[in-house]
Amino acid sequence: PFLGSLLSHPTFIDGNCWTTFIDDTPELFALIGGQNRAQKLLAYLGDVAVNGSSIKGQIGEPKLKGDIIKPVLVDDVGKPLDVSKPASHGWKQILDQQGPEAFAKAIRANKGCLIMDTTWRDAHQSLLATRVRTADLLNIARETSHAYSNAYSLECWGGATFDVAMRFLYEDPWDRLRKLRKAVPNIPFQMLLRGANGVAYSSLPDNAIYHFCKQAKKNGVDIFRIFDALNDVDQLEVGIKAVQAAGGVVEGTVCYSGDMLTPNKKYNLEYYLSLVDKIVALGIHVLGIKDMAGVLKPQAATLLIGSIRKKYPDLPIHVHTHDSAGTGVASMVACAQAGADAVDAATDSMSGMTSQPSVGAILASLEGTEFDPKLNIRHVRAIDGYWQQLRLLYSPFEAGLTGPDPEVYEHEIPGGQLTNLLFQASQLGLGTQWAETKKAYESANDLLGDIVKVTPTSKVVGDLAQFMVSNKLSAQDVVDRADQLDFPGSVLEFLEGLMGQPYGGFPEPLRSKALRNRRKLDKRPGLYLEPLDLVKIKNDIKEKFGTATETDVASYAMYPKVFEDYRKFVQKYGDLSVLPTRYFLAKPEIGEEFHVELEQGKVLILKLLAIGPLSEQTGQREVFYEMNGEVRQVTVDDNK
Ligand code: 3PY
Ligand code: ZN
Repeated sequence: PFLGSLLSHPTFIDGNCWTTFIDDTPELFALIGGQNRAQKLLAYLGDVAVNGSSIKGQIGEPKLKGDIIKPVLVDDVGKPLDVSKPASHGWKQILDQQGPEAFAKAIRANKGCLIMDTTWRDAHQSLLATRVRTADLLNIARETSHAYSNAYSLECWGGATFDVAMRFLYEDPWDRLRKLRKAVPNIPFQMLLRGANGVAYSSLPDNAIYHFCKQAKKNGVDIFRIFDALNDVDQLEVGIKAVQAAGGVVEGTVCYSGDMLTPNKKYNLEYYLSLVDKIVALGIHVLGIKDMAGVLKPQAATLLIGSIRKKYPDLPIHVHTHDSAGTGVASMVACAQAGADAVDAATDSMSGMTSQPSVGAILASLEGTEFDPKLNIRHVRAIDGYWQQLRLLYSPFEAGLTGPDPEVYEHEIPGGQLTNLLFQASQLGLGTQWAETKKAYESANDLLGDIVKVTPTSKVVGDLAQFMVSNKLSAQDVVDRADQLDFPGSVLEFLEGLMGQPYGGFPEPLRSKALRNRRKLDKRPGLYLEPLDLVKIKNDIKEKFGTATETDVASYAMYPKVFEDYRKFVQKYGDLSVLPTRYFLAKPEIGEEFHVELEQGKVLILKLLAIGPLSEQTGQREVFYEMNGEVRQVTVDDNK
């Protein structure tokens, strides 16, 4: 069967060269050794049956117990739409046929304000600890290609999804990208790139960033939102040039911080306009405004977007926000009215609070106006019917947010981090210390010089805040004892200059006192880093794990250890991305039947029959499964 699928594969028939064939179609090569996949899968299922899920951050079992009911999209006369194939038309066709410049022109010329849907990336990063799996995205992908066919883009990749996929979901992020791309050929795909940090937490050698962007473009990313966590233009430039070289749409991005409506603020209108000038000069297609904490109030939005629009009438502007304070819809409406070409929203049941504002609310607010995003509201609602169920399936990763947090205007914690910190505080039983953590975050930010806070600098401020809370240190204590304190690693990396240069400089004397003998970089860190030997990396991976693709090299370059651990996990348990989420996270009921499609046409029908008693001698249990009618048994260490 392997040779059969190989010979009938379209790429093979097209006569493409063999070596790139292996790189481009790793899914076929994954079939090698397929015989023992079923046994590996049983090893995982047996482990979950005995020990429960070991997915980090999971508390309890999914609330959703039944099957997911797929929505039916109907046309204007109530006839079901044919979604057996993806939609074939959207902004992606303009981009593919005419290129990024023409795409940008067409976006600017478009009358309404378009929507980027963030459900597949930032929304679940901000609400569900980035835990949504590929299978659940794929399951709704074709319907989404129809419902969102006029969307500016779908944000589906990058940010934290890259490492979380490997680290906690045991999935290959590139595999996700390729599969989604096939299912959605008509809507541009967007990713979040942390400038010279790629999708990692500090700077990488430039060649790693170029290599990464080339692979991302080749495997399906169209639009790259490129930001730097300190708005350091030298750091941004690396990402921008890498995306230019890869042929992607460059969305050069300004991170919005503070409150520009308050007089004497560090980040004021002049600051932003001069930053925009510098970013535009680097050669971008679209300007991104990234309000990662959700502190862009409607009046500030009007002023900021209006001023940029006046200065740059032809530049497409795309705005991102979080709804932490509850003003997201109002702010996005203000942006549309002030001249933004696209704004970000998430499907209703994955929206609000630390996520993006609700797409339904934005559509309702702009309906019938000249800014109407022109999405089919009924179809968009139907898609949300799916996400309502998904939210229950992923209930073990809810952070327990109960409402908006207007205090965000003070602490300025980015959406994803706010959920994370709250989750950590409640897990440690520090619920009562939550207010204290938020206050400490504010003080930590002041100590560091009121920096722009987004990954990775938000982690620096968060780490310092937690350090202050757990060591009971006031801001004055930190200043006074900076030459003796054992600061968190991220704080030292920031002070050293490994995340770039902050606007207004580093805080002194704190920097010198804390760094002691460590160096102080005054230029971008990439200038000091040796290029990675990508050929050697590929050979090493091949030697260790048998196969290595260019995208494996890119994963390794970003996260060497995470990548290796992921590959070791796959060697042990196989590719678990095919396992339905309910059984990935929790054991089935005894006698409950479920299906796993290992590969197209190869379906396993599984039933948990019994979990045997604990053997006192070995500390193990036998788990009995029925698999395609035969009883199979696995021996599992009981770790409880
Ligand atoms: C990320 O870098 O992952 C972010 O979402 C920043 O907002
Ligand atoms: Zn965001």
